[in-house]
Amino acid sequence: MVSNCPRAVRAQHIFHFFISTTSFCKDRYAIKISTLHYQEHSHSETREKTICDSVLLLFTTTMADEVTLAPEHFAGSPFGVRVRIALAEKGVKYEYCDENSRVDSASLLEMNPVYKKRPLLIHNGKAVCESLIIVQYVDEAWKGKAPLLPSDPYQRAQSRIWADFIDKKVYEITKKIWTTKGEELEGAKKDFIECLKLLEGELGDKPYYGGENLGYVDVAFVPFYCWFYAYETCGSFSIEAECPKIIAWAKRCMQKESVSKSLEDPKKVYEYVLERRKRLEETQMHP
Ligand SMILES: N[C@@H](CCC(=O)N[C@@H](CS)C(=O)NCC(=O)O)C(=O)O
Repeated sequence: MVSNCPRAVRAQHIFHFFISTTSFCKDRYAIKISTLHYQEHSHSETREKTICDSVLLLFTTTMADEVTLAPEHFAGSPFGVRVRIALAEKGVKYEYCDENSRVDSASLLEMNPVYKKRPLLIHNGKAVCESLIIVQYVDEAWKGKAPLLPSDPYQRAQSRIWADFIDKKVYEITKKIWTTKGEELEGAKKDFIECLKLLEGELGDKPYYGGENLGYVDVAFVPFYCWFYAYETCGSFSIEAECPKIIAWAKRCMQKESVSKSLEDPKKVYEYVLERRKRLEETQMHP
């Protein structure tokens, strides 16, 4: 018990109020909490002052948690959608970085000198790039709520392998569905269905890739769902007829606000695809 010193009692009240109202702080501030417990055994005035200071520090650090997302130009891009879902799952509040004012394009690219790509997550002034790495970062930085990666090392590795498969193989194939024609398009459709069948196998009877809850692989994969309409329209085929379990899983994910609010309207994705295709054809005709 903390002694009766009013300052310490008040600090304790603030601290407990803070813990109960801030969903993610429990794990994040575990060290500070244990420091407080250690200090609770002391009755000296100095120690009580330290408790108050710890509470104030706790407040200051959390209040200073500044999260900014520099998204791609197109809101339906699967990469940015992944980050939005992860942040929503964790309940992290963030701002969009306005290129014209706070962070211009040049400094954005300076923050990602390797790939020079968005999305970028800027957390307390530090930039993290690559959507899958950002999702892992978000999972680690806000550990307390909605864990995305499993805790078991083997299961974690498996999740990363599937996310990598989606990123490298599935993404490349889907691009071919709306950028090619004839034989190449037919080949891409076949390859895509094969990938989806593999992903159906991995899902098995689980509601989500993460098991009972949305996990890392779900976050990596579900942003492609709002592109399905464009793939089907460009390729004249039905994904549901070939892979009904994938569609059932995607609809289940869409029942979550973190997902439904992050995904773009499929019709807008299709318009974007048509626009991009037109520009591609123009550059092919007039290189
Ligand atoms: N592997 C990256 C891909 C991101 C990507 O391709 N971003 C594109 C937009 S969709 C980009 O930033 N292009 C350059 C630019 O917009 O300036 C990731 O997962 O984040």
